[in-house]
Amino acid sequence: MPTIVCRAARAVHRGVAPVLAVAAFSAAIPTPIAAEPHRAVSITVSDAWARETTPAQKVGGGFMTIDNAGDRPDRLLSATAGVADKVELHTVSMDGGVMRMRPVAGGIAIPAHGKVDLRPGSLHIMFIGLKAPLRRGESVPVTLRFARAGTITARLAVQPIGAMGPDGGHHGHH
Ligand SMILES: [Cu+2]
Repeated sequence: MPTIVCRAARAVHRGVAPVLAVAAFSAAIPTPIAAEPHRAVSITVSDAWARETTPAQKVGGGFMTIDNAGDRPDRLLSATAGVADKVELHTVSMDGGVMRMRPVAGGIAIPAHGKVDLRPGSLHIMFIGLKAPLRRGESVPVTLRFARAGTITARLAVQPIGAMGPDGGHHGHH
């Protein structure tokens, strides 16, 4: 696939004009290019967690860090999870002193060579219509769909109610 070759080449030959890089790389060592198409997928998810919910609670929040090691921006378009009827990508804004959540139009942009933190009070994943409470110690699989990287499944570690970070602490893990 020409696009994959091009992206793999750029990752190896940063700063070299793309067309020249592809030509040189293909002529010299064609096999490694075909063997490593996954190098073009540069999204990694870390510190994925969710908050424990009470039995009465039908919504829950999911948080994580999404890194993009690639040379092109990517975009988290949507998410699904077996634990909830629906999963939305939300942002938070203050409206007259009231914290409000709303779906992010067009998904969440992940800049090239950058990262985005989904955390309480900011961007997050919203579980709507929980089928069962999220219990601490559990691991909740969530399927994330990216514009370039495709589908990635993250496992969110459930932390106690009131947790502010993936380790259950109140100041994150740094
Ligand atoms: Cu929300």
